[in-house]
Amino acid sequence: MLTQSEKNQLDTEGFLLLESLIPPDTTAELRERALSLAAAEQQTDKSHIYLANGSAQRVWNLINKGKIFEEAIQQPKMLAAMAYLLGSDCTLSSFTVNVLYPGAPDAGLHIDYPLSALPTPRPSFPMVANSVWFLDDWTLENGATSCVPRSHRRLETLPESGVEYADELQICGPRGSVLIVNGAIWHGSSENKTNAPRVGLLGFFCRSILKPQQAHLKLVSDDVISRATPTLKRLLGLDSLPNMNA
Ligand SMILES: O=C(O)CCC(=O)C(=O)O
Repeated sequence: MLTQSEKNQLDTEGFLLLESLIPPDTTAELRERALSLAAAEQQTDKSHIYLANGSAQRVWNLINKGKIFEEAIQQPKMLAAMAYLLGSDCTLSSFTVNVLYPGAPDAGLHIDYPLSALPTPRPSFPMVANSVWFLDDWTLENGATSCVPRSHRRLETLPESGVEYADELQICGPRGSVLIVNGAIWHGSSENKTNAPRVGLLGFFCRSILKPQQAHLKLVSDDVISRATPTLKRLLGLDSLPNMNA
C-alpha cells in the first residue's frame, strides 16, 4: 500500500507526510471528541497536563474512549507505513490525544520511548514509529511538529536540549494529514503562538518483540475486546504468538 517513493522517503529521510489522508468529517469528529475528552479529564485528578504553565495535555488509552478511535487506529495506509517500518505483526504502543493550548512552548527534540534508554549504538532498523494525526492545519505558528531529516541514522547521539539545529524542519500540512515518523528521528512539537489549540492524535507503534507503552489488555474493556476486528486484536497484543494459543 506504500509506493516505492514513500518507502524511500521513510528510509532516507525518516519521516513521511500522508497529506489529507483522513476525510474532513472524520477529522472534525475526532477533533471534537479529542477536545471533549481533554475537557472532561481536566475535571478529574487523572488529567495529564504538561509543558510550562500546563499548556499541553495528553489523553491516554483512546482505544477505550470511543468507537471512532477503534476505527481510526486501523486506518489502512497508516498501518501499511507501520508494517513497512516495524513488521506486519507490529503492535500498538499507545494511542493518545495531544493538545497544545495557546502559548505552549517548543517541547524540544527527542527520540521516542524506549529508544533513549537503550545502549548505543542504537539499532539501525526502526524499533518504534509514531503517526501524528493533524486534526487542525499544522502551521509554522501553531506548533507544527519539528523534525531533523535523516537524524534516525545518528545511532550514537541524542538531540541536546535548547540547541537549534540548522537542518530542523517544521512539517506543515492541512488538517486530516498524518505524519509518519521513525521513532529514532529527532522530533517534537514546536511553539503554539496562536490563540487556538492545536489538536492532534499520536498513534504510536512498536515491534511485536517490545513491551508497549500502555498495557492495553488491562486497560481496554471487555466490550471493546469482544467487538474488536482481527486487526485490532493483533494491535492490542492479543495474538502476539498466534500459533501458540491453542
Ligand atoms: O505533537 C507533536 O507534534 C509531536 C509529539 C511527539 O513527538 C511525541 O510526543 O513523541
